[in-house]
Amino acid sequence: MRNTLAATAASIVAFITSSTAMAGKDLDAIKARGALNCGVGIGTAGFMLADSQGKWRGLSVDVCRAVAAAIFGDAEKVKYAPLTSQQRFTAVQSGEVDIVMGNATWTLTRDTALGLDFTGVYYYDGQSFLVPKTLGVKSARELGGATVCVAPGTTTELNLADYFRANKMTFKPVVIEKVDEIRAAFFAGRCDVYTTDASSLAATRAANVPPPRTFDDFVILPEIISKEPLGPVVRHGDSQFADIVRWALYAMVEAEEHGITSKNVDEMLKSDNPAIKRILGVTPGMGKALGIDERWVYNIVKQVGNYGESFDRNVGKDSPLKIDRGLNRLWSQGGLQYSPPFR
Ligand SMILES: N[C@@H](CCC(=O)N[C@@H](CS)C(=O)NCC(=O)O)C(=O)O
Repeated sequence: MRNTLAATAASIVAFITSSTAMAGKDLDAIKARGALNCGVGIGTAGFMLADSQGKWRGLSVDVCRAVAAAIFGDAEKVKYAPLTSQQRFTAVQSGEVDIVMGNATWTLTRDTALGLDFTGVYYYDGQSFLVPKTLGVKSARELGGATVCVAPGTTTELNLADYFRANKMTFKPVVIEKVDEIRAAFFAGRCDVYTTDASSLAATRAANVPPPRTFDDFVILPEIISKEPLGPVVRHGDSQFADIVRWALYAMVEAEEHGITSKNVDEMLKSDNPAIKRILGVTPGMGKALGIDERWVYNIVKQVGNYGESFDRNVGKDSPLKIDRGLNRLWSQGGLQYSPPFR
């Protein structure tokens, strides 16, 4: 009995010690380095694109900026690493980057067998097809026998095979790793169709059509053939860091729900509303629970904006992409963006 108790006590101590050692390991490294290493794509307008000064912008980039604002109080403390779809998960597994914001779809096997954690959904997407109008196709069901440009190591590749098989059609894949080379191949006519997430097709159509052809020479077919919930990816093992990433994204959504914007956040610090006081750290507690500064949400909203501001500026109505909020509306407006309570 005594031995069993002693053994139980020892294993509890071992568990606590090991879980404490695990907690904060990656976070400690990030703090010591003074910057968050953020893996992004090669370049997709509205989501992740370096401008002429080399400054990365986009909805996906904004999540890394929010995490840096939460940890350092400074959204600029991010180093970006452009990665292809093939490279992105290895880069986070090996520690080359702390987080991947490469429009990665949350799937069961990626979340488990790859040793990764998805910490939310910053964009509810789905796979579609981009074709030149000259192809004369109005529906994906007419694509039998087509050559299809697709990136390797993606859910896109798998859904493509499923979709054609389910609809008893054949296709010829043209598999190319780098997104800029896929676009070049598609625009050069090496494939009839380009398939990827509809968001990325909208970006390609808005920003990458080589003149003299324009936006209007291409169409995105109406079928959405899959669910592509795009989320931040971290590696297993540091729950504290994963929690910060998860709640930094929720903070952007929660701020939108409460009408807190980058423009009014200073005013909002004086609000009497108890929920707003908790969110902005005027009533302390949320920061302490995450092990970061109580001003973390203030810093995110002031420097990055709330979710709706980031969406509108980068991919929505105030951007060249003009993507409808659709599923990415707040839950209170009929969409799926929903933050658990800040309390
Ligand atoms: N969401 C899909 C596909 C995402 C993906 O990586 N697509 C690539 C190739 S089409 C892309 O859009 N990359 C953006 C970039 O490199 O800028 C997945 O997670 O497998």
